[in-house]
Amino acid sequence: MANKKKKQDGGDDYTAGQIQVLKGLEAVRKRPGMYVGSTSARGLHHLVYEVVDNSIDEAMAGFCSEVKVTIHEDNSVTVEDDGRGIPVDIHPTEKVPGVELAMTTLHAGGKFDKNTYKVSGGLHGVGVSVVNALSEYLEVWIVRKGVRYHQRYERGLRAMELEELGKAKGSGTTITFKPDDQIFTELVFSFETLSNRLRELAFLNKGLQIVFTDERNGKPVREEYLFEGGLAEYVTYLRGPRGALHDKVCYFEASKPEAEIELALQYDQGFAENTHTFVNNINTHEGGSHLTGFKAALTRTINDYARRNNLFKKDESLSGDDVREGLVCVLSVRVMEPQFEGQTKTKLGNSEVRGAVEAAVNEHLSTFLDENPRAAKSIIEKSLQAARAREAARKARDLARKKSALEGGVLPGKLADCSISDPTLCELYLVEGDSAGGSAKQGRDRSYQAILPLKGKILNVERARIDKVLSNDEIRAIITAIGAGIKDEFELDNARYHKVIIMTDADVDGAHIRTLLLTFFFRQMPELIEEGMVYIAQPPLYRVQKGKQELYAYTEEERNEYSKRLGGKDGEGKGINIQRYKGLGEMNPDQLWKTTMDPEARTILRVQIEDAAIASNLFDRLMGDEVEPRRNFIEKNAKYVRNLDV
Ligand code: 0RA
Repeated sequence: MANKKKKQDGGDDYTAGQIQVLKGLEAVRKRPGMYVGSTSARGLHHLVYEVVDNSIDEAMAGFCSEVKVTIHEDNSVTVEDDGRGIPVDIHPTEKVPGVELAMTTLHAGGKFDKNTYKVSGGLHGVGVSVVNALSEYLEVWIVRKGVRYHQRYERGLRAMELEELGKAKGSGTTITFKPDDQIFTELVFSFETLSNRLRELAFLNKGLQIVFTDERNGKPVREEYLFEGGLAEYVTYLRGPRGALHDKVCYFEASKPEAEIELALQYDQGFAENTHTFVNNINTHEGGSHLTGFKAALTRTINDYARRNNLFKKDESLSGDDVREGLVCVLSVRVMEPQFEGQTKTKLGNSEVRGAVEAAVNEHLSTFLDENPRAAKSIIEKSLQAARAREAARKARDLARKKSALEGGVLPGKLADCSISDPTLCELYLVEGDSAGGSAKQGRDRSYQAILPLKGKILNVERARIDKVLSNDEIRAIITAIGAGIKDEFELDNARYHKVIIMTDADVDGAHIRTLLLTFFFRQMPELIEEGMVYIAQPPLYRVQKGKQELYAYTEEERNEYSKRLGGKDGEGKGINIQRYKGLGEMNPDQLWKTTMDPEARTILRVQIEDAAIASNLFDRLMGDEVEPRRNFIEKNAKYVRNLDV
């Protein structure tokens, strides 16, 4: 095969075009990161997105209704669509079939410009030739005008001429590729990652059927995504188990010269905002002009409606924050030449889109409110409550600030503070219960470890409004102990500790309290998590003791191993004592220090939020009534850091 290829590429037909091909693909293989972002998992998955994007383009142009994505046993991937099929006719100047041009020329997409909304920024839209260049092999089958065609490439170079395979019905394109192990450091596709993206694409392209099959692991797993309701269904999905404030989802599509706009929104009974925006199917995590236009229109339309319908008392009005409490919203726009800006190139820069979105939302949202007066009333009532709560909270904060200025910043009475004042060395333990708090106070190193015992369950900040959050004693104690404020007024420089360690019992209640605390930090002090300053303590589950020897076990296996080591069998006997700790309170101060607080011996988990958007979503789902997602979150987001300080 290699010989044949050489002859083919080095023979008489080694035209100027072919030299271009070699140069282009060489550039891709030399600097793959420039084209797919990275050579790790991210870049690997990007290959699939790139191929799928082409099929989606075909769907957006109205010629394709189904895309099938399959991961095979050997981690090759097939993407099949029922579109028109990539053109196969010979290009007039390049003298090769259209498909070959597409597979071997960078940005060949432009050559067949279908005048749809092609992505030009970000990492998408680099073209299928990049996938070809970075694949050990790529095969393409095309059905067009009653004939089936096939061609194979290896590492970007054609391994054969396009061949005709005979007659066939219908039309479409099938591409199978295997990522090149000479290029990628990670070769195993993640089912989760791909299924999430494909589901998202199905929501964003209503009526398009996406079938995802994973043939690995013996038994194939098959999922189908098809949402006739588009973004309206997406909003229902995002709302999850949280109750809706009104039944009907506000949904519209609008076509303007500057952009095609699709929007769905609904309010839930919570207080968090949950808005997601997309441009040409790409998640614009950093927002941009479309989001700005939406927010302006939402605030204005709701205020106008309330005023027109006499729902305000005199001089009442709603701020942007007020009208976004409990909002679940997805905004998707399609723009001809998107300008992506921002750190991660996920912020839309096109200023003309702002006005287009603003006008469309003004128009359609006011129609929705007019046609659904009961929903409108609920939304305005909820927003007014938010406004009143915000005002009450502001007054409470002002008062607290004045008070602390007068009293010189009083720390909570329950706090056993540390003696040194350098925050980078100081740790704050948030301890479940007074008795464990007592042990921790006695067992700690008081020079740099502070203890704040918390009584029972703290408030669920996700379900409570800001004024209530601030009037909760436990929460107020945490805020004043840390000393950096909350939300917009949070000042990391004022934090009195650079480690905040959550120490709860190893049972369901403990897990719940831990989740509530994490939610609180995520919503009120996200910087603290982002800076890696929030930790979870890991108290042992067992104490295995014989005579003067004692060992602490964190798992059942460890317990068994230790009891063997001390001369016992799997359990007690031969003078071996096993104590199972049901709670922190059962440990004496010395034991608590040795196992959970001594930096030389302890294990603490650093809480990480890899992607604030995903985490926020997780937190929303977490706050439902199911225990499982909560547990998964804690496992996923608390990365294992053993003996961090050693
Ligand atoms: C350019 C022109 C035409 C189809 C396509 C590209 C096309 C590309 C891909 C990639 C994956 N699936 C695809 N399906 C279609 C159509 C030209 C015509 O028939 O008029």
